[in-house]
Amino acid sequence: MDHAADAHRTDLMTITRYVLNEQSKHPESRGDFTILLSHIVLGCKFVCSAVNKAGLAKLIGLAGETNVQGEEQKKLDVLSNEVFIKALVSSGRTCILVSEEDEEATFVEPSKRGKYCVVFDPLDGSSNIDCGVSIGTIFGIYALNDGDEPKLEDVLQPGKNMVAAGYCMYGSSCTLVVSTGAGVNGFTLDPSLGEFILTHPNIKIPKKGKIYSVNEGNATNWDGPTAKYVEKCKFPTDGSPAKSLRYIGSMVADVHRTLLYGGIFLYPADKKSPNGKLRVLYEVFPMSFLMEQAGGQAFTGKQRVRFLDFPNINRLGLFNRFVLQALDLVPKKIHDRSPIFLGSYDDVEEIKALYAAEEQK
Ligand code: AHM
Ligand code: MG
Repeated sequence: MDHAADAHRTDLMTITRYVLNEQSKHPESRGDFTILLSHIVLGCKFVCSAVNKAGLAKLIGLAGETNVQGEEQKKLDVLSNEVFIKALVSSGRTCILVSEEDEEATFVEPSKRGKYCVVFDPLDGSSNIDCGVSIGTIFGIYALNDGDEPKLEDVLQPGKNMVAAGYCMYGSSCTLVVSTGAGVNGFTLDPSLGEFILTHPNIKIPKKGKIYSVNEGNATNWDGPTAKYVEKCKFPTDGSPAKSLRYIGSMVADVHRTLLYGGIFLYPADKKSPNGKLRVLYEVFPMSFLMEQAGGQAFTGKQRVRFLDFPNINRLGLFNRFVLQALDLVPKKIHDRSPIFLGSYDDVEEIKALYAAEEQK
């Protein structure tokens, strides 16, 4: 959809209109999710505005500094966290909030509670703030059954139980990419309207890509399959062209490019960080959810052992190994980390095969 060429159209698909359309497909729906999403959208607009003004408003730099008026300055990621916590609590539709910025989960007070649990990184890639590189907000949403008393286990669930996930990228444009489990759609903020407009309907990731994205500075500490995979990207032995390397170091921007152009993004385990760097609940899960919904896949680099249950036979030794798809992972703690390989279906298949071959040795 060419939004620029549609300046005179009067039937733009705004995100609110899109969500209301979706809601009308579920007659039992009471609009709670629509209200929750509109509060997330508000948080994204607020943070977008703060990011755009960061240099002028002196929001960059360390928290704890004071400005000329003697007021305490807030780091952008601290400010973004406050914005989202307030927006989510005031929606009246949330019960548990998990933020990268807060050590403990926030349990919303009973009078303001709803049935949704939101896990989020309010401003990911914050090391890039001071040099103007794209950064973003990442979120995932779980739903409780009506009337359930919220408990921490409600957010320690596999990613496949999420009801929605998305990210907002604050870059050359402000782009919100969302999935409610029925495909992936991208919306771009029209600053003149203050509305997100559907610009990327039904995003599908190419089946195979030409780009790999990884912090190669960690190569000396990689395990065998990761090292072999990256070697294959650079020096393919099957006659295919070498892949290009693109790495921004800002997950939202790297994943956004991967989603649109195809290829693979990896943050693997290494000797120093056996669980990688990225956080399961609010980085790995939402991005894996979007990738799967767009036709790609996401893999943890790990295998899962499943014992085969044959009565009267000694179970020991009777098992199969399965690769652990990222969305099957069950986090034990809210800030758990996991290695992650995500992107085009065929590219992720290749790295899965290398890990499976390693297991056979
Ligand atoms: P952050 O949550 O502290 O901002 O760190 C997460 C970021 C991701 O955006 C990015 O993919 C990764 O860290 C980059 O890490 P590295 O600098 O080790 O390559
Ligand atoms: Mg982060």
